[in-house]
Amino acid sequence: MSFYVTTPIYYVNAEPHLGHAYTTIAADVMARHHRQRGEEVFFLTGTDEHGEPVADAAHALGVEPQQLADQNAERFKALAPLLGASNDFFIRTTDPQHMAGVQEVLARVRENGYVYEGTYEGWYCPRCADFKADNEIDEGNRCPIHHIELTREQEDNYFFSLASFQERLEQLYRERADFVSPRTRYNEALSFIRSGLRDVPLTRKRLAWGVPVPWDSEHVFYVWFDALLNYYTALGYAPVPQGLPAGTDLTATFWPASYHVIAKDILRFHAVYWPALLMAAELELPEHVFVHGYLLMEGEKMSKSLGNVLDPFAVIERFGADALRFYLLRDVPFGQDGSVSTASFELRYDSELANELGNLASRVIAMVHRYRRGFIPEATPDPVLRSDFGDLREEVSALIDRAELTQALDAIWQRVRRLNRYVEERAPWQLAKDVARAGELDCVLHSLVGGLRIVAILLLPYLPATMATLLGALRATPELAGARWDADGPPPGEPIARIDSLFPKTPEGSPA
Ligand code: ME8
Repeated sequence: MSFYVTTPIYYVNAEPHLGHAYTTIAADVMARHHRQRGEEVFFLTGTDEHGEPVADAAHALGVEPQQLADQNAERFKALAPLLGASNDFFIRTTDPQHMAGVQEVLARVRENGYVYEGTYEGWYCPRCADFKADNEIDEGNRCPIHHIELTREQEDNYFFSLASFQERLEQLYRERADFVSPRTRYNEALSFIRSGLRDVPLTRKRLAWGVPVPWDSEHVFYVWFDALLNYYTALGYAPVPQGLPAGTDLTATFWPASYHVIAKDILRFHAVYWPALLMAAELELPEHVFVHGYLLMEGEKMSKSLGNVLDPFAVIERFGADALRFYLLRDVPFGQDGSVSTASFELRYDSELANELGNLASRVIAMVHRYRRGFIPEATPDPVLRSDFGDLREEVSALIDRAELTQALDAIWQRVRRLNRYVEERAPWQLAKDVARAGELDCVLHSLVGGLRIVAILLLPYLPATMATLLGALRATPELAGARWDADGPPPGEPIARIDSLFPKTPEGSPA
């Protein structure tokens, strides 16, 4: 089994912000979950460095585009490990191997008869690097995303004959109801297709900052074709991930992608242009495109060009990467828009991470030490918990297979709460007072450690640092196989370890 997940490649016209962090975290949860299943996984992220958005930003700063790209690509690259992201490669579209790959694929598209010369005239947003259709223009000829005035552009271009894929795209959507999800995004993409596709520019003549068109040195490729192809070209030159035999052909192993994770701003490119381009190049189509919503600050999409940006570097410094990962996937239903704020961060941190999960872990470990000298007692797991934990692993896997990351997290969290209730119901401190009830206490402690082990394994993709600490303390393995209700307990002989508080509270009650 192989699993290939990607994030969009982010523009280097400014620094990374929380919106970028969000997609990277989500894709990382999927990658880590599939690795836990023992699958071969490739997780790709990177930066989109060509085109007008970057050339214009560099111009405004009085630097060369390459210089701006180098500087900001470093910041995006540095963000990934700070987020706890386990990406297998970081692609930059200025990589010479990527550029050669783009030229090769697009020359093939031309040989296959899908490229012709023409003149384009239309309304253009330089921030989106996108020509707008008539129904995508806001009042006053403005971009609906960036609110800036659109420019009227007329250009001699090479065109990609998107319209010739009308029928095949409709067929794709008919045959594969899960090609794009959630359903609202599927409907949106399909209605765009049904409204009638028009051919789109494949190259730009006026712009120098891009991948040169091999058959006409006056042109560079339109940045979106260069960018989309990263998902394919990366596999041609990325290093082989650990655990796979040296010399593995990554394209043969991982193409086509299992999931492209994106936000709705770039739906049309991924749900319409991308499959058409792959058809034109005779390459296999991805299995799924998952479209999440926007993180909103004060009701507006967070975006560098709007200037209402929450800095993920600052957030991580204050709350830690695990807390950020948890908050974003817990508070904003994955697939929908949602507001984020420092106040709701702190609430989730205190009430859920510190009180519900952190305290549960501390209490269980402390009781095993107090009543059983740190050794997990031999016992049969309490059947009372069976219905709550029996199918949890399967339930979570099925949800993550559909990229329903918030629902999967909620399913796990209900069990965290169940374990807390179980502690209260069984009151081990009462059982410990009565030697005749030692067997009962063994069963309760054994079941609590077992339940905690299961939730920690399932939470590991969401909370990789803290759950690795907890699993280490419980002497449990991180593989999903161990998250079975009837799995063997930890190896006897070694006591479970005491650990520091997983989610410490500050004296004021808010994390510092
Ligand atoms: O569009 N909420 O790059 P980009 C949620 N280079 N997600 C957000 C977000 C927000 N407020 N803001 C950004 C590009 N994102 C192109 C992509 S792919 C072949 C080329 C995330 O830097 C989200 O994933 O504008 C969105 O789709 C992406 O960043 C846009 O990043």
